[in-house]
Formats: sequence, C-alpha cells, structure tokens
Amino acid sequence: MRKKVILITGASGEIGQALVKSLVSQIAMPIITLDIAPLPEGIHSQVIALQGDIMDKALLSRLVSEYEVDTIYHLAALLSTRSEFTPEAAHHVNVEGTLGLLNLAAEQSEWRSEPVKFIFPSSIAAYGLPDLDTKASYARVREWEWNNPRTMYGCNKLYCEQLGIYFSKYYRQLAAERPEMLDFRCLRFPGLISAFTVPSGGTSDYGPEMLHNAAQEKPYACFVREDVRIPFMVMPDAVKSLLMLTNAPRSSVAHCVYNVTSFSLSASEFRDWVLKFFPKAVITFEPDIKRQEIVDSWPADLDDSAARRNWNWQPDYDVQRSFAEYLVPNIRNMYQAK
Ligand code: AKB
Repeated sequence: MRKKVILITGASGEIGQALVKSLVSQIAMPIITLDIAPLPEGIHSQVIALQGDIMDKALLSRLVSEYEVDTIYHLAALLSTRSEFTPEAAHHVNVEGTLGLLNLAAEQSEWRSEPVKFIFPSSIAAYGLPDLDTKASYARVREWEWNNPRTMYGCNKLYCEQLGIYFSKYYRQLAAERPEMLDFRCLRFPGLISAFTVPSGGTSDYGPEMLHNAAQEKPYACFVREDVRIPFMVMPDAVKSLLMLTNAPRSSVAHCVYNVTSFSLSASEFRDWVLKFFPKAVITFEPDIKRQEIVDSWPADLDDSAARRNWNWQPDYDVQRSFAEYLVPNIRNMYQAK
C-alpha cells in the first residue's frame, strides 16, 4: 500500500515555508515538498524534501508510484514582475506546470476513487482595471468583476483557475463513465507580507521591502506613487485561509475561487505605518512608471464576503495587529539575531 501524503510544490517560497511550518505542527500526515530551490535548513528535517522541477515527469511518476497524494498545495510560480521579463518561461512554469499537476491529481483521484484536494493560490493580479477612475469607483472588487489581467502572471493565474474548474467539474465529460474528479479550491490573495522572508520578483513587493529595509536601517526608494492603493494581508492569515479552505466541508464550498484579504493601504499609508515603529527610516518615492501601471490595474481592495459567508473566513490580523504584534516584533528579532 502507498503511504498517504500531502504534496507542496514551491515549498521554498514565502507561502511554502510558512505553510510547511504550520502544517507540520498540526497534522500527522507526511508532507512531501517539491521545489527547484533547496528547502531552508530549519524545515528540511520535518518533511520529505524533493529538490527538482515540477515539469520533471519522471520525478512525478516516481512520486505517485510510492505515495498516495491526498492533497496538493500547488504554490510554485514565477511572480508578476519576473514573468514580464520572461513571459514564455512564466507560461511554462505557471501554466504547463499547473496542467501537469492537475493531470496527476485527476489520475490519482480515479485510482483511489476519492478526490484529491488541489489547493491553488491565485492573486489580485487576476484582475485588471482599465484606469484610475474605474479603480476608484470599484473599491472592493468581487470575484467575477474585471477579470482582465494585464500581466503574463495574471493571465496565467486566471487561466489556471479555469483549468482547475474544468478538471473538477467537466474532465472527461464525454466518457461513458463519469470519472472521480479532483476537488479544486482556489484563493485570490492580496499582496502578502511575511516577517521572516522577503519576496522576490513580485510587484506588490514594495510594501514588505519598505518594512524589511527600515528594520535593517537601510534607505528605501519605493517604486510606486504615494497614492497607489492595494490590499494586503500578513502571512499567518494567508496560511490560515489556505487551511480553512482545505478543511471546509465540500457542501460549504459553493465556489471554486474566493477572494481573501485583510487591509487596504496606499503606499504612503504603508510608509506611515513603518515610520510609527521605525521613526528613523528613510523612505522615498521614485516611481517606476511601468511597474506602477501594473499596480494601478490591481484593485484597491477585495470583496471577500463570499469566503466569509461560505466558510466563515476572517483574518486574525487587521493593520494595527499586523504591524504591532506580528511584523515588527518578529522582524526586529530576526535582524537583531543576524
Ligand atoms: C506579485 O506581486 O506578483 C504577487 C501577487 C500580487 O500575486 N505578490
């Protein structure tokens, strides 16, 4: 018999590291991580860590020959700024990588006659508002509005959401017998902020970069205008939402794709929060027009009422608690220890 496992791709990334730490303390099922980058020392010993490419078919076949995959957290992706520099590579990793894992999950669901849960993080990048007036008038965007992304990453996420829905509802719809289909659940995240890791390759990175630079007493030039506004959430709430959605009974998951968020800040409000705790921080604004345009197309805030209604989502950290209780104490400790 194969051993039941949870598979986490992209486990060395920001969400992955936080998710692994949380999962190992909560569940007994073994966790297999798969990432092209090595897993940080601290968590390496708590999981079965595979270093490799999600596109490596032989590696995935070996994996399923040995283990019964129960749940997949497919976190591996190239983020928005990086994807603009290498759109084809982004498509390869973000779309073809996801398709490969959806195929694996579909096959496994049939083998064990039980749906594999496929948990997929999407993003505010799946939205694209055409101009600042529209952005101002659609303050809290709902899941079905403005699905017109202007980045390769946003297009990839939106399409993979649709692929996930296809695999969970219509896969092999012309076959004589309806197959056991996977259970696809997806969250659209705002900009995420971790106290322990710094993002790379994203366009919402200016928030965490401001804070982490301030804590290291390094000056920081923010690459967007002061007035630009997007939603944010801290990493413990991102992990909480992933686990809540995973564990929600199927009957309460009325949709495949849900917005989740916590607070919305303009870049100057973000700077003011940083200055409250690091009053000597030197933060200036030197907008990069092109990256700015990407952030301008993202919603100022998300409407996450469907998640709240269907599976009781609510964040633990509002902006005050995020800075005062999670971000600042942990960031201070981390850089003091270095
Ligand atoms: C990015 O900036 O690309 C990501 C995102 C908003 O999904 N942080």
